[in-house]
Amino acid sequence: MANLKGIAEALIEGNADKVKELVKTAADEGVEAKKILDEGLISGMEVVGVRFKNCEIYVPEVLVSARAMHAGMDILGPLLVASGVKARGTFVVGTVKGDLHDIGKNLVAMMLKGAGWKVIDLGVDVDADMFVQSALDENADAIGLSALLTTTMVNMKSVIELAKNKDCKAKIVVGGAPLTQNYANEIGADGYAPDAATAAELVGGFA
Ligand code: B1M
Repeated sequence: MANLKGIAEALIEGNADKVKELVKTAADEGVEAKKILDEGLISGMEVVGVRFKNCEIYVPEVLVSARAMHAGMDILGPLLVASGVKARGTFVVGTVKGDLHDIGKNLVAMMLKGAGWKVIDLGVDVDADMFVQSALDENADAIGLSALLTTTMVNMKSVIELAKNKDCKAKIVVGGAPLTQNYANEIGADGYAPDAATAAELVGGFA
């Protein structure tokens, strides 16, 4: 019998094989793909996000849960497309020009995927033009900029300026270890998040 709570629990434990098996069973039994996503995978990932935010778990556990989420999505993704379920919104994310740190950015991307967003991950060392063009092409609701270096965080401002110049409507959220709310205000960002779970909450408000 479909066990959506079990899917959430297996995802929290980071048990990718079990997530895959339970998602497949639920799908084979005819449970709606969106219900499996919302009450299984996303419900589990929300718990992971809260625990991570409260420092009850750390990066390795989150990455293991992310892998389990991907395992579930491998099965669910095609079913969601077939059933015409729309993403909650589109989020373009990357690490700014000159910066190669991507672990935090990957966590943000994973949390947003877990929250049902279409995520366009541009990777690392992304220039302003690439961020803005991608957001325009994808009609994105939000852009996420990550920076880990004091020397690269300054490149966020040029993305924000270019987005304004090109009349790009996507909201811009910034984050990364050297960032602060004050700095985000100073460069005209729409939001600042100190961690990936907060980023997902913040971006969720822009759908
Ligand atoms: Co780098 N590095 N690194 N490094 N590195 C730091 C950042 C540093 C603080 C280390 C130190 O000196 N103590 C320092 C920066 C100093 C500064 O600018 N003030 C530093 C330096 C100097 C450098 C190099 C210049 C070293 C050199 O070559 N001389 C070089 C630069 C390369 C470049 O980017 N051009 C460099 C290289 C590297 C590696 C390649 C070896 C590797 C990166 C591997 C990778 O990412 N794939 C690396 C690593 C691993 C680190 C440390 C050790 C760990 C960073 C990390 O992944 N943390 C780091 C020291 C440290 O932080 N303890 C350091 C875990 C991750 C989960 O946290 O990314 O902060 P973080 O993400 C957090 C939040 O910041 C937030 O959410 C996450 C938590 O939920 N967040 C967002 C991040 N992005 C967000 C976006 C949002 C919202 C929230 O919205 C869009």
